[in-house]
Amino acid sequence: MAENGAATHFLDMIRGPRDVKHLNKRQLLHLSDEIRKRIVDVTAQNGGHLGAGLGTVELTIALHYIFDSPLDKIVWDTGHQAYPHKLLTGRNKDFHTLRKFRGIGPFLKRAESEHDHFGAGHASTSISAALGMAKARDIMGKNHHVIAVIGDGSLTGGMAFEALNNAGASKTRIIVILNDNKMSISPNVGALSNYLAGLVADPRYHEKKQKLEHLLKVMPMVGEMAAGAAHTLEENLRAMVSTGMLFKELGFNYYGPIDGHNLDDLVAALRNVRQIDGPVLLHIKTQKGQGLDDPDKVAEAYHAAKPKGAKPGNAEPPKYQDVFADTLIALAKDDPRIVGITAAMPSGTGIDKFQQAFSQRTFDVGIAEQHAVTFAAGLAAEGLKPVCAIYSTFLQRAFDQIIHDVCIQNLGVIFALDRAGLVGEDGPTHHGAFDLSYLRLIPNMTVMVPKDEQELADMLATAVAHNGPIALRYPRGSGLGVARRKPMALAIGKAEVIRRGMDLAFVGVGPLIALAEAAAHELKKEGISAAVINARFVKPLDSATILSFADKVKGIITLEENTCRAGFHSAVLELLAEHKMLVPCQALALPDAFVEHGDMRSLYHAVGFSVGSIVDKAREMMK
Ligand SMILES: Cc1ncc(C[n+]2csc(CCOP(=O)(O)OP(=O)(O)O)c2C)c(N)n1
Repeated sequence: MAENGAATHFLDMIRGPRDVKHLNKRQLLHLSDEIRKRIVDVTAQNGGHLGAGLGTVELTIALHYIFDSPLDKIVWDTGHQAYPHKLLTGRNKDFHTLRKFRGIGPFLKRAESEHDHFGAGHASTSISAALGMAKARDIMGKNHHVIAVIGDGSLTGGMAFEALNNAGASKTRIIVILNDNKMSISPNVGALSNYLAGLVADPRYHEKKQKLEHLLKVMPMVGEMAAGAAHTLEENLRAMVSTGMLFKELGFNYYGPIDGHNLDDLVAALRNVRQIDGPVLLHIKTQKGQGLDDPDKVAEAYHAAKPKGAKPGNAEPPKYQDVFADTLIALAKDDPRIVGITAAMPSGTGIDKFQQAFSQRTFDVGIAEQHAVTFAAGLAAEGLKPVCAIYSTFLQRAFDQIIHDVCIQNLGVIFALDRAGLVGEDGPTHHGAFDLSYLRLIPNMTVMVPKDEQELADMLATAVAHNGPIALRYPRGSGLGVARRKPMALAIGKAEVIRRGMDLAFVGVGPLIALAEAAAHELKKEGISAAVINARFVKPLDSATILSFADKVKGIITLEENTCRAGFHSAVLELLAEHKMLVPCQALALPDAFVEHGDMRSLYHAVGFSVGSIVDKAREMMK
């Protein structure tokens, strides 16, 4: 029996996708219940993406029933809906370790299973990857199927359209399954979302659907269908194409929408689209959180569940995202130029709060970070103060837009990068490990890192007062619980000297400064006098302050929750080299490697972020 849960009879018998094929319809329905139960049980303990996976249970069963993974390739977009896939591909036994350090990963990972054909975590990549795999198949003279499964939210990302455009014209044999639940994390937005809703409302669709449902009822689910019945089914499915003109115009055969919780419909439709030689889009309708008492009400709340034992929010210091939102609202009351932008993450970024206060000044552009940035540039070009609130990891997508559309034109766009640094259980695709590196190399850009929640508020005020591109990056979770006051704009490029010292200097940014202060305190007991400098600005650096300490001390230790390459440490090294200063300078930073998923404690331990390891580093340096 699987650990951590009640008996899951059929699920326990599944060692891999082949075993799914031996079950009859009644058993498959039992299996779907068991998968749901397992996901609910494990995410109640470990947290995780509950809603999306509950919506893809039947689809996953049908896919593994009809196709032959690992020969056939199934590419799940984003990977947050793939828990049922994990359970059916040999990971049920270890599923209780989901999201835990060294346990089953949060998304998809090629190294985790031969059935994870393409790694994921960020949205909108599946069709591109699947098209590449299908082309590789054709070039290598192979014959298997390649299937991309993409949600309606992820379809709002530009890259998905780039892939549809390319795939439709290429005539490559590829199956795209559009999993349409009307939700992104929040309700889906945009014209495409309206279009998809319109397809379901179309009366022609309902007429065809009824005929199709009748046909499916009289057809056996297991075993090959009679050729005549298959033909009639295909005719009916084809007739539905008239309702999916957009996809048809893009060169796809469009089928659907069909009920994505009806195994019979799914199996029949997949069998059918498997026969098509060319790009096919199968549109299925599902419900996020299917199987929960009231999935509609909880859809957004259940996108992701928190791990058991997570402390209730109000006992903690305020979250950085809330301080960001509250400060932005306060600033926007006095400054009508301020507008807020989110790329499908209103609740995660705090932009939902801003929207409640200023609905006309808030834009949710969909999962479209590149567009968000250039859209912000347009707003700024006309004199507004756009605040682009995008997680550090997702802003990676918009690197060229930041350079080409914002910074070359020196436009006053404010980048608020939440989830900067390690994020814990969401792992390497979601750690905000690179932003200091990718932002500081861009001319005209100012880059700030608050050491605590008050400084975040001050930096937001600084950003609003600044003319030009400016970014502030802050971590996931709660602040340090420092005393709060009204935000004040800071002097650009000016560091804060927190503690003076003659032997060595800690120069850093972000909440690691608190660790440096504690380390300096410890070192004092051993007679080592350490200065602590909160640089605040990664760009422009406070060269004068840093050089003045470099001149006196025997060593410098830089601190940043960013990769050790090309970030704050590199900035300090460049400064020292430019001034021919030969003082030793070491980094406390993230390694030049992708940090795995896990609880923050384990991750901090693994990367050496602790007072003890800072003290050790300092002692070593003083030897
Ligand atoms: C580039 C990028 N931006 C934002 C996210 C955060 N995110 C994770 S899932 C999700 C919603 C996806 O919606 P959809 O594709 O419809 O899948 P559903 O959750 O509805 O099944 C978002 C915005 C992401 N993973 N990648």
